[in-house]
Amino acid sequence: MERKISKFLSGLLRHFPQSFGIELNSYGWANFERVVEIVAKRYGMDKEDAKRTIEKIVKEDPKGRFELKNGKIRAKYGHSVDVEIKWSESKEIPPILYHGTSRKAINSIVKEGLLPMKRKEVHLSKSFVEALEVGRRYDNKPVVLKIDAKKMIEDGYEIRKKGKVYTTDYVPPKYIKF
Ligand code: HQG
Repeated sequence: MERKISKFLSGLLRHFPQSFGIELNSYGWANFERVVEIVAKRYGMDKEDAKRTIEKIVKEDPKGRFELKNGKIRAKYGHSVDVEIKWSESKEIPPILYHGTSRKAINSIVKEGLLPMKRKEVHLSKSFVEALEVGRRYDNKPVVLKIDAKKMIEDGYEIRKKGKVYTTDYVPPKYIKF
């Protein structure tokens, strides 16, 4: 049940708030009470139970996907709807980051670099293994690309930390090791 609700929250707060009458402000925040009501109704729970479950999900999420503060909740990354979450939790960005993708995407990544595609940002991982997991969502033999994050930052690109994930607007091919 928690896993289901967690997936639903990702969808609601990243991709389809409007379908449930939720409004995200420009920083991605939604009213927590409203989200509790929606979850309670959808999963046949009473509100207290829904609230406790969501709080637990936010607290224990292995990738730090959500943030809950001042009666508001948001997804930290992964959006397709238009939000401005360009903050970073920490200035310490590892010199090398990784991106797991499918074999069929490689040709066009070589030419175009990494693009956000349907989301607002490009998502990077801090370890090879995490990137492999990300890539497995699209390919059972994913490709893991090494990104020269240090050089990107030296050249003026912004890389942000959001939960366990790192994001940026675009990675040109010259920073990618194929
Ligand atoms: C690919 C999940 C062709 C890109 C994950 C990826 C992550 C290109 C796909 C987070 C391309 C987009 C995000 C280009 C990029 N040509 N393909 N030029 N540039 N692509 O799902 O990074 O569990 O939007 O390689 O774990 O896979 O939901 O991005 O394969 O952290 O919290 O286009 O979502 O986190 O796919 O995943 P996605 P992603 P959660």
